[in-house]
Amino acid sequence: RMNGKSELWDLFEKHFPVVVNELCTAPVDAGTEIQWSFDRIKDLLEYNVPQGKRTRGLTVVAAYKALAGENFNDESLNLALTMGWTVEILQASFLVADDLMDQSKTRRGQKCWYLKPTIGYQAVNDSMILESCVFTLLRNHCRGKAFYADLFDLFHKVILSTEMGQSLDMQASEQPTVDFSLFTEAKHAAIIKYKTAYYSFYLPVATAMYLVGIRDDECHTAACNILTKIGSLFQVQDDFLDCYGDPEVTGKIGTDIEDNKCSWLIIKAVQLASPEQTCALQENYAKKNPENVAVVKQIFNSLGLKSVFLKYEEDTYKSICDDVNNFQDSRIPHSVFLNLLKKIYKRKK
Ligand code: DMA
Ligand code: MG
Ligand code: MG
Ligand code: MG
Repeated sequence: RMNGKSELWDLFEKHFPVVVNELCTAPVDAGTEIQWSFDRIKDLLEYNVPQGKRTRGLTVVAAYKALAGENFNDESLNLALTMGWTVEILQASFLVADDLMDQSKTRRGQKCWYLKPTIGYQAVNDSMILESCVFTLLRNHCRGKAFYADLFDLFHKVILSTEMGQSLDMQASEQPTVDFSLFTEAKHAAIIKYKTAYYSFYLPVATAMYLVGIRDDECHTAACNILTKIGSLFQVQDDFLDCYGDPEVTGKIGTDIEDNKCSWLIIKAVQLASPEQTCALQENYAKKNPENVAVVKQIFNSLGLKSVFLKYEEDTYKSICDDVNNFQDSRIPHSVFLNLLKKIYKRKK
């Protein structure tokens, strides 16, 4: 392979079965009955964890490498690969629950887990199992190390933030009637920062920071500010792609209009709409019927939301570049932020 990214991808790829094996090998005295449960966790992991873009997992490895510099050796690589998959398993735990809550149909080009004939509401328990796997890996690989307590606290805090973001997201969408006055920019900013930005961008880099012994609040706060800004841009893109993405490319079919979501698009639409258009949005938003959805999309198009988004994306990109330039702590090279930003800028999936 020519470039470093593919090499990293290959190493990461090869490490997945190692992690699965570790999580699914029953203790010798376990007995035959519980073996079924271990086998099932293997299916759960293999269906839900490795099919994504792996941005979060690969970020752990790349950031650890960048931060450790010359101190990076085979042992650190192994730990970085394991922690990378730990973050990917956490992501799977959130997605399994998210698809059930959002009543989505597909994820990463395959049927959502809860829709598989033998799964259904077991998906709730499966999401919890995936989260438990995160802490099993943390314990197996970090117990006794100086950074164990830091990582444990980090994961726990970020999980709660994500869950709180998901509940804000659901609170806005589970209203019995359409009420656009609830969909404010401030509410949207909180939803996307909590449900997505912390776990998707701060968590992988913060994990690498703790692994190399960077644990002071100043540095974490400064990095977190930039990373959650990148993460918030990422979720605005996700909101945009929910309507304007190609399901063949994103691997998922959008449900935000049907689900009454407080999405970036509806907030912009309400800001720009005429009174007549607002009425039509009110009548057609949050309905499962494809004809209603089509009316909403039609209004989005006539308001030119595509170009409003493209301008937002470019402006935010530039603003984050400025933030990175002003980032002073020499322990974190700017490339850690810029590589992430480059990866998501103008993304189609
Ligand atoms: C995703 O929000 C947030 C989490 C914590 C999974 P979303 O429902 O917009 O994500 P997706 O579009 O991937 O279903
Ligand atoms: Mg969803
Ligand atoms: Mg959701
Ligand atoms: Mg979405």
